Amino acid sequence: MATEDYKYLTHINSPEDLKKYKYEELIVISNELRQYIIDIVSDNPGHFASSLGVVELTVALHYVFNTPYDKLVWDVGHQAYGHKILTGRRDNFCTNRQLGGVCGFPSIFESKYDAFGVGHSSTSISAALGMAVSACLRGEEDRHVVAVIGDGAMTGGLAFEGMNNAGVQKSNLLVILNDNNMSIDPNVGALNQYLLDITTSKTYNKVKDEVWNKLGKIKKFGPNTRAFIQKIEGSIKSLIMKQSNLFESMNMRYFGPVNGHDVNQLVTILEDLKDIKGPKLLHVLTKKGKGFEAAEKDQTTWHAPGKFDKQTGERISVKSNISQAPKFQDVFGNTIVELAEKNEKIVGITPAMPSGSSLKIMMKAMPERAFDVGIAEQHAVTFSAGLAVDGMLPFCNVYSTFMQRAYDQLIHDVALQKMNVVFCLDRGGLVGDDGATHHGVFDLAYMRIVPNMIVSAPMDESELRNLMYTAQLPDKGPFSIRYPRGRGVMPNWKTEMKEIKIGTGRIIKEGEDIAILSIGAIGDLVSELKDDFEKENISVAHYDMRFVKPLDEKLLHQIFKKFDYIMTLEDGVIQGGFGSAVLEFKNENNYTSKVNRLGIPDEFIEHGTQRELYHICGYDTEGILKTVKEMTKTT
Ligand SMILES: Cc1ncc(C[n+]2csc(CCOP(=O)(O)OP(=O)(O)O)c2C)c(N)n1
Repeated sequence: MATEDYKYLTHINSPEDLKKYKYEELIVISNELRQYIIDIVSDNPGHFASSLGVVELTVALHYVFNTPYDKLVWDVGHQAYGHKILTGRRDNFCTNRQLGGVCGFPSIFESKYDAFGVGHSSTSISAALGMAVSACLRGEEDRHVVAVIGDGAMTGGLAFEGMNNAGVQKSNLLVILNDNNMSIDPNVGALNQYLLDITTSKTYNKVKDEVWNKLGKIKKFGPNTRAFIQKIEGSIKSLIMKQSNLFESMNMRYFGPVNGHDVNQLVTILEDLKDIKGPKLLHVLTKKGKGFEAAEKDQTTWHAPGKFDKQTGERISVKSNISQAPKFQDVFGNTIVELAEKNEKIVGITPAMPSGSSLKIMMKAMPERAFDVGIAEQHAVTFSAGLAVDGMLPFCNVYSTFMQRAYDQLIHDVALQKMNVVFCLDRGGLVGDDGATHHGVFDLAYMRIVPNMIVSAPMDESELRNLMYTAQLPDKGPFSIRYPRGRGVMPNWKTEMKEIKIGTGRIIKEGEDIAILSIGAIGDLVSELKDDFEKENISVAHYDMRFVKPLDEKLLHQIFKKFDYIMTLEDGVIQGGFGSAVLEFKNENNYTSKVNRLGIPDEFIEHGTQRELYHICGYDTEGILKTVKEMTKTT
């Protein structure tokens, strides 16, 4: 649709503008909002199906509540595109996820309407409760706080910690459970089954309908509202006697389930709920991908589909210039199956990322030995420890950024007890357009300070296979293998696997003037620079160190004895990371060579393409060449 065709949307620059329209017009406004998301995201890719599913809810929330005075907290935030468009970011939305553009997730630095920064899941209830309690303490009794959380995010333990606390607070917290029966992949676990049961139970729905019919009349009762609510509560309570309700038993008044695509009904209900004090939960049923056929049919693919043709629903694959090499994740997925066929102790675990991590390959090949445990990183790690203590060999695959959630489990349950757990840390390094919340840049640093932990990072797919093979050999203890998002460099990746001696690096290229010590796949940038180094007449040696811990001290002694100039390169934070480990080695052994560390400075890096962000951090090919030239110039 051309911009001028958005009869309403072009005039909505804030929720105030939205509120000027009639209740009946909200349907057209919702349709326009949905179309706008389709128009923009088809051309400038990002998350998709989740935002389409909450279009009506978004319109209703901003219509009813007085944002930003009332606080609206989105969980994960990947579904907040409609919210961004309605809150003054419509025209900029075409820059979504681009360098310097709109952030793909709510950010308190971007807008006063983004009440809380997100990206990681299951934080909304705790954060919203904090705001609600704060409002109470300041005497702002008229302030409403709303958390919108998906059924996937609700599987995270933190959400339950928040509810557990909310149930004993008197603050006006409204939790909206956006139930589309999907996470990125189909939602899993007993809670999912419970939500399905509650939605489909006939007895339940009969009583619920009666309750809602009464609730719908509240407005007409004017001053008697309170008495009426008590009556309704009576009905709900009797309902609970019949079918014990999880949320009610946590002291949260439960309402619903209601149709999340009927914007008018949503407005009525939300208006009514505003009058009900205390913590409450509204269960809203939506369809992920609503209004775009291809997305409704294949919700996992359309969670974040890349570019697509908005007329035909065909996805447009961006041609990669790096050959036909597979993604690291697919090499992981295929290799774990290969290993598990021979080693019957191996099991695979993913917290809600079977597609993203490619563990789904194992889930298909050997369903009884591969587990999607829901968005539950802490559980994933301790569950792995439990499996390991009883003799299994878990490969626990967690995105580097999400592993931050499970740090204590990693230390207390795995490392301290020397468990044979293999951590495959996916999306290590700068991930690009998902931005600051998703960059996997801390793991090398946070892993290397944990006793007993082997910390490794393969430079290519064959090395990933070798490390996975090595990690499953007997009694290796806690073993972490980190690799980046996306494609590797080896079209023929299916190499024969061999053991790598723990704590050994390898030489990639001999040289005389300077040594570059890299860790992980970022080392490939050094290989790309081969001709440039030659042109500059600088003889550069390149070592792929493979292990951050234990370091290859034998190799390091050789390097420090030979080179006056040493550069370390890592796709991770400089402080405390691989380069720091090399510096510590230098100091402890009284070497005098000059060491420059390239990596991520002590700040959060925003969104952009991976290459743009490498550039900003000074370790793209240009930055590496510049540092090499500067260091060797002084000779
Ligand atoms: C701690 C954490 N683990 C994993 C993810 C990856 N992730 C992003 S969205 C998502 C699914 C969320 O499902 P749901 O809350 O139901 O929202 P929907 O997309 O269905 O609207 C997952 C697993 C994350 N953001 N945070």
